[in-house]
Amino acid sequence: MSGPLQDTICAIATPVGEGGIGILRLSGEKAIEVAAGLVWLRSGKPLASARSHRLYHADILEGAAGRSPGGQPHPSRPIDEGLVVVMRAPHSYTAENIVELHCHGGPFVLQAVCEAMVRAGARMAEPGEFTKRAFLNGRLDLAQAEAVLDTIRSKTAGSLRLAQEQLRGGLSQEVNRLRDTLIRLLAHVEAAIDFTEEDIAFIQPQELADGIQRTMAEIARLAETCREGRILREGATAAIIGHPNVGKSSLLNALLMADRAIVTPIPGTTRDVIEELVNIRGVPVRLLDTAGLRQADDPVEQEGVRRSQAAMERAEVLLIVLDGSLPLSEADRRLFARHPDKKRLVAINKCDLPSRMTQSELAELTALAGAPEPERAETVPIIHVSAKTGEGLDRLRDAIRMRLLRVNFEPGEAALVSSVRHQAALLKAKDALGATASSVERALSGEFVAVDLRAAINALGEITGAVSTDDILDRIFRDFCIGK
Ligand SMILES: Nc1nc2c(ncn2[C@@H]2O[C@H](COP(=O)(O)OP(=O)(O)OP(=O)(O)O)[C@@H](O)[C@H]2O)c(=O)[nH]1
Ligand SMILES: [Mg+2]
Repeated sequence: MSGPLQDTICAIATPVGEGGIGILRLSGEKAIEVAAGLVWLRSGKPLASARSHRLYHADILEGAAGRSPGGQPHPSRPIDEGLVVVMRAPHSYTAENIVELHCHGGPFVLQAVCEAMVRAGARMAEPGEFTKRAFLNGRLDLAQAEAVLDTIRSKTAGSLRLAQEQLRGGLSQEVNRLRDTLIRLLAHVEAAIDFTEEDIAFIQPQELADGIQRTMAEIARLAETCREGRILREGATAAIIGHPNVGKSSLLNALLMADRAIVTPIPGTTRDVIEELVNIRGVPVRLLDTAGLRQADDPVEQEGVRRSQAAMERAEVLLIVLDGSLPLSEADRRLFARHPDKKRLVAINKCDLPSRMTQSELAELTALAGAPEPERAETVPIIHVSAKTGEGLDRLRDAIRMRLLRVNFEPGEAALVSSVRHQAALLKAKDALGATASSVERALSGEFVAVDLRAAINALGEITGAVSTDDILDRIFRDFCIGK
């Protein structure tokens, strides 16, 4: 995707649509010269004389502005008036010369200015090209560049804090520290290869083995934070499931605090899966309201039930809803047999009505829910709620968060991995270290040890971009918006 770094690139940096202000940016060595072709300072002074990081009132013109031989300005037709700021290299986002124009925020006017920029010699930027330049010019490392996108996309305070921690270099520091340790070990191993004749022991095998084991454990710990990191960054999907009329749609509406899904006393109301993003105690959760599960005769309802099943497959969390104003049914019991591998919660709804569940049924439910799930010794929380009065909803929110994150988990307290790319690189480094450890243990020659050690170092380098390929860069930056 990338064009040559010498080009001056331009883009509209604000979203499409009408707004008070719309911003365009130009970046490149010649950005100020290009901008001078369409920006006419009201002070009459040339743009090249503008001080860095100062706003100037200016007219933005269709074409080349100039002065008559008598010194009188003869600007071409104005497109708009606005403010212009010059940010000289290297003190700018891209570390190149940047000119930003703040115009009126209409799609047509911004497009017209953008076209004038191209006429003046700029090229339209590709998605993420400004940030890519910041990376290529050494202003940001790759993990920090990715954090720019995470910041733009963050949906909760937690995901924003995580992105900001990464943007400030929290994760990069941790990765660089581990990488430096391995580079030091490699230096010892390589020295031992080079000076093997002299019979000097540069590092004792035990010391080398210990160093590798320690780093491997730290890499594994960091890779494990990916589960929580991803939940904060990308959110989790929770399907609300249960029989018709138990109050699934009512619960969705209550958690959303909006009248989103149709609620009626008629069983079989919901057909399509309804998906909404809601912030639950700082975690972005995609809630899926589904059609009530039952043997339906109506083909439309049958399709709804099929979609409910697909939603269950897709979700990481199942919120099983029961109607507490009815006795526990056989069908209710069978609900617990579904997807025991998923994280489950039970909401006994309609607790504003007299309970028809007997103590023994409740005890049975507790036993059913408490049956240890395979590979997980957690119990399934049971919460009494009323979608109608709002009772118990706070406890339900707490329980959903607890199903997703560790207790007392606070984002931003330690370096966290939130992207699959980073996790994959960490696991690759860990595997390479495993191979290194086994070579050391088998007392293989230094060359063998060095090859795997270098692979581990390179894998860690992929996270920060110390080691990168065009392919990796293209994959990362194509997700960005144009103008960032
Ligand atoms: N008293 C009381 N009634 C409720 C409560 N929650 C839902 N209801 C009522 O139960 C009926 C069914 O509610 P829905 O939310 O449509 O139930 P559903 O599970 O989505 O039903 P289907 O879409 O048909 O599967 C409606 O008449 C609601 O007003 C509650 O907490 N208390
Ligand atoms: Mg419904």
